[in-house]
Amino acid sequence: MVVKLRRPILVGGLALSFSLWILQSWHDSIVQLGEFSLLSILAVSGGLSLWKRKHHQHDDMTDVLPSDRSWVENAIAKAEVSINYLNQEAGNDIDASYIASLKQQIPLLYTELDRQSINLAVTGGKSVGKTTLIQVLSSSQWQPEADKLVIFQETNPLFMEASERSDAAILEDTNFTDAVLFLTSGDLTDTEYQTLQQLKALQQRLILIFSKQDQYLPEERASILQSLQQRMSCVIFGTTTSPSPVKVRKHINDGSIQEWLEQPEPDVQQLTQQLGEIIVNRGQQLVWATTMRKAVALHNQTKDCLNGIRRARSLPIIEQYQWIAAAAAFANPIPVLDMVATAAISGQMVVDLGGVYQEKFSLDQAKTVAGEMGSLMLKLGLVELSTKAITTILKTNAITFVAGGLVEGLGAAYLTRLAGLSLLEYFQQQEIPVEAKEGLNIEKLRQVLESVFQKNQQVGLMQGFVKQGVKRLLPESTDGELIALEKAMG
Ligand SMILES: Nc1nc2c(ncn2[C@@H]2O[C@H](COP(=O)(O)OP(=O)(O)OP(=O)(O)O)[C@@H](O)[C@H]2O)c(=O)[nH]1
Ligand SMILES: [Mg+2]
Repeated sequence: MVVKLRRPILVGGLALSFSLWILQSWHDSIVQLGEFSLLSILAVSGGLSLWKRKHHQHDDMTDVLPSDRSWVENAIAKAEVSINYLNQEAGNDIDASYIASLKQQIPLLYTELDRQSINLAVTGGKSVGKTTLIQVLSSSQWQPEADKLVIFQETNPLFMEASERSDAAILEDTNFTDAVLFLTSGDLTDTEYQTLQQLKALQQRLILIFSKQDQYLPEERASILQSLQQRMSCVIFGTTTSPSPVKVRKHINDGSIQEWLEQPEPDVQQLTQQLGEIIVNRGQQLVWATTMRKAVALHNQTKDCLNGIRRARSLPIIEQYQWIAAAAAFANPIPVLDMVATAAISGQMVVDLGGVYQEKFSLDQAKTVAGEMGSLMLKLGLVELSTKAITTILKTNAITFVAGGLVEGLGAAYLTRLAGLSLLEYFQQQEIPVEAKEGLNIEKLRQVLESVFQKNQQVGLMQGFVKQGVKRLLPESTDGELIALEKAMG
């Protein structure tokens, strides 16, 4: 009888209900409080991007705003939990001051929820009018009638060939601002378009500004605006901040003509009015959304660090079991296809790796996991492929079956390693702490197995592995062959 294992949740189903919730809640500000804890977990675990992807129809600058403070608080709490895990597990593997610096950010995030200013990044290519826009807005003393003070931050110009900073680095600066004003002085170039897509992918709220409108005739202006609207679904405003002087001609009664240059006024009215409305109506949510992103970033940073520590602890475990499996299969060769189901993947390795990742298995449960991985490997053809690869390497290096069971031994070691690395990858994708057990997500495990297999199937890696295995399994008797192998493999 197969024991069904209760294991972590599959994100897909939850993400779907999350998206549905967003669909409903967009038009409906009253949301059941109970849902928030679940939703915030998801948002932290990357649900945010799924949510965004499903929502092209609401794709304006306010479509990714959290509508409840507790939602953001949950994200901060979640980051704090992961920091606590890191603190408990790190031991001497990590500098205490590093953990302290992570911890210090938690109270700052709570304070940030009530931040009184709105920070807007102003970005775009060289000379599109960033500085002038900020000057015009500042000198007009424009401030929306809200309790939030608006602060503009100009970035370095984007798309410069000989720039000290890369565009990616410049865009990173905008990541923790409340919205990005992106200026373009004409129709979008491909690079501008790509950059806007990147900003959107980062969940950044975008306002696209068509600047220097005075450089175009009214009909040109209209067609550029139309094109921008067709290509981008974000909020778009036209501005003229430093208009070129216009020649004015006047016919005097005596028949003469007078001509002079007149300096038109800047035109930022549409921008200030609508931006003002957004800030008055959504300013608080903009601040929460930024805080949310910071909390998610802190959580991810912590999780990466924790995963690094756990990985370093897992690799020797995998190593140990892979050579145990190798020795067993070498001493007692069994048909390759049976190998997986029996000796190759040790249930005990699953228990030990689970221990490192705070996933507690009984040995019986672990054996089920091992069995499932084994049958996945068979189904995916990994057993056959790796055995063939090992045989080829041995043949081409003149160690033709010097000892019976060598292929079996190396095969068992390789598959054990593959299983171990895949489990490790699978655990790393789980939440911290591990959520309610819902059974092993076989589909996810399959994907992980395939990608780990791809990575480890490279000729260089395989050869290195075989060389190491031969040394282990045939320590003395085949010195001659080993030298040949060394030579052949460089
Ligand atoms: N015709 C016209 N010229 C403008 C307008 N806005 C700015 N300019 C001119 O464009 C030039 C560049 O303006 P800036 O505001 O310095 O542009 P910027 O994007 O800050 O430039 P960098 O920071 O160097 O990338 C200046 O000569 C401005 O006078 C506008 O609305 N119309
Ligand atoms: Mg400038």
